[in-house]
Amino acid sequence: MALLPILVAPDPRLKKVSSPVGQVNDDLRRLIDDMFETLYEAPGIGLAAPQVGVLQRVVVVDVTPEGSTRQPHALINPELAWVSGQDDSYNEGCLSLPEHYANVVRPAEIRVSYLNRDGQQQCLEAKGLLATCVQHEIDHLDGILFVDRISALKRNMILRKLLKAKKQGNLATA
Ligand code: GNR
Ligand code: NI
Repeated sequence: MALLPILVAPDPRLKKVSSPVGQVNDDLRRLIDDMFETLYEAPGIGLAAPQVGVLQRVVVVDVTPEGSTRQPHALINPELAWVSGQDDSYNEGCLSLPEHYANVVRPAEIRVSYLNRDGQQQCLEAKGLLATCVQHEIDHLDGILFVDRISALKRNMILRKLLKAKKQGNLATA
């Protein structure tokens, strides 16, 4: 197991579209284990492979509060199979946009199909924070950050501050 460095915006790797996973093998399972370790240590509720510099369609999610029984989900090649007509708004954060938050509107309920860590096709129905988090993670696989879903004014304010912090060496970069 290993902790992986998390990329902070602006970073060109966070803007790339990730490639589908071809084969679910031990190397991929090792990446997933390292991503969970990194997620719990951060701590966060979700992590996408491009955030650790791996441009493959893999995400890990666990929205259970610290202290309660863990409910880890590893989603390989996740695809939204259905989204509700009703929307929800959450004050979102992102480990690649540290210390910045904004309200983001997304479908309230989703169905997502994916491969699990055994390579089996699965379907997950989600609402609430889990639905929001899974959509936020799939966005990362398409090179989209939550700031791309808010006003240009707020987006540029956040990205300017992160760039400045990076230049001053205030943020850990990978
Ligand atoms: O830890 C995280 N919290 C969070 C809160 C609201 C909506 C989405 C998230 S995901 C984020 C971790 C992260 O950056 N995942 O990509
Ligand atoms: Ni994120």
